[in-house]
Amino acid sequence: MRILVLGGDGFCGWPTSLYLSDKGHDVVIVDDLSRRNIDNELEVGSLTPIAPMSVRLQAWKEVSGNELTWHRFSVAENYHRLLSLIENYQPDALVHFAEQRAAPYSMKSSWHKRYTVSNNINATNNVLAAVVEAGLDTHVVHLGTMGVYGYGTAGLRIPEGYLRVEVLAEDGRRVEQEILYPANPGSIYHMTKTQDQLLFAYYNKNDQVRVTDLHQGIVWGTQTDQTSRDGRLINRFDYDGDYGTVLNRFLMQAAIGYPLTVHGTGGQTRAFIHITNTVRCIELAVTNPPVRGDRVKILNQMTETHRLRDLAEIVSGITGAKIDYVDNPRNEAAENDLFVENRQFLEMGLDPVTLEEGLLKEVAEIAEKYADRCDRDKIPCRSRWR
Ligand code: USQ
Repeated sequence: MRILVLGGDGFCGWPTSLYLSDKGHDVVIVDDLSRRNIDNELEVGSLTPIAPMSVRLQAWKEVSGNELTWHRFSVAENYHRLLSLIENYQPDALVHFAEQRAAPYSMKSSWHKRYTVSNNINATNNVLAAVVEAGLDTHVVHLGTMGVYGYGTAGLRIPEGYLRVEVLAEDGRRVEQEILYPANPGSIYHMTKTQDQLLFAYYNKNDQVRVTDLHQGIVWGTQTDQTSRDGRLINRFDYDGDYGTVLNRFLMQAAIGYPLTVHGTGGQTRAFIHITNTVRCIELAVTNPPVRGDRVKILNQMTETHRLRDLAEIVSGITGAKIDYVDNPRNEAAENDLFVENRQFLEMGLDPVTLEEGLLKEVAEIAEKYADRCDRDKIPCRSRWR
C-alpha cells in the first residue's frame, strides 16, 4: 500500500514508519521537526541520542534496502503543500500523528494552549479537507487518546468509541441510540483530540471519508525490532516534566537513583501499551479499513490498566528505587477505576507485550545505558493546571 505518515519523526511516528516500510508498504513521511524544536524551546533532549532525520533515512536505506521519502512542512499551516502531495502520491492510507501530544506542555501558558489548539485542530481539518478536495478515497487513520473519555467509568467498561443509550421520550417511549461516548478531556491537549472526533464524524457523514480513530493509552518502551537494527535508527525517549510519560519516567528515575515522582496519592488508574504494540496496531488499523459509507471506526489501543502507585511499587520492587509522593500539579481525580474494552485489536491478532516481559529490558537497555545524558533539573513537572 502507499501510506503517508504525518508526524513521522516523532516517538510513535518514526517506529511506525519503519514498521510499515519493513512490512513492504511504500511510506512517505511528512514532518516539520516541531517536536525537535520544542526540545530546543524546553532546553532538554531525548534520553536516547536520536540522529538527524536525513541520517535516519540513510541508515534505514542501508539496513533494509527500502527508501523512505520525507517532506518537511507543517500540516497545520501548509494546506496547499499537503493537498498537492496527496494529489500526486495518491495514498491508500494516511496515518495522522501530526499533533502536539503532551498534556503538561499544552497547559504551560496561554501561548501553549493556543498553539496546541491551532496546531492540532487545523492539522486534522486540513487532512480531511485535502482528502475531500483531492477526490480520493484515502483511509485516514488517526492517533487519538484514551483521554477523550476521561478516566472515570461510571461503573461500566469504556466501550470502543460509541455508547448505547436509552432515552425516555416525552410520550413515554424508550428511544435507543448509539452516541459518541461523552467527551471528558483533562487538559487542553486532550480537548483537541475530543474536537478531532467531531471533525471525523462530520467529514465521515458529509463526504463519506473513511476514518479509523485510535484511542491510545500511555505508551511505554522505546525500541522496536526496526529501530534497534542500527544505532542511527534509535527512537526518542522523553523523560522531562513536560513530555516524559509516567512509566518511562519511573524507569529512568530508577536508573539514576531519583525517587519515583508519583503525583498525589497515585490512585489514578491509566491504560498502557508498549511501543511495539503501537506499531502493530497501526498496521492492523491500516490493513482493516472501514468500507466507504461506514461510520468512523473507533478502537481502544491499549493492553492493560494500572494504578500509578502500583506501577511505582512494581518498578521499585525490581530496582530498589525509593518512591516520592509529590504534590499533584494537575487537576485530576485523585482515585479512579478504569475498565476498558479492547476486543477489536485482540480479535485482529494483537499479541500484548506485558509489563513483566518488558520492564527489566527497558531499564537495562535504555534507562541505565543512557543515564548520563539525563539533566536532573528537567525531571520535575513544573507545568501546573491552575
Ligand atoms: N504522573 C505521575 N508522575 C509523573 C508523571 C505523570 O504520577 O512523573 C501521572 C499524571 O499526573 C497522570 C498520569 O501519570 O495522572 C499520566 O501522565 P502521563 O504524563 O504519563 O500521560 P498523559 O499526560 O495522560 O499523556 C500521555 C501522552 C498523550 C496520550 C496519553 C494517553 O503524552 O499523548 O494521549 O498519555 S491517556 O493518558 O490514556 O489519555
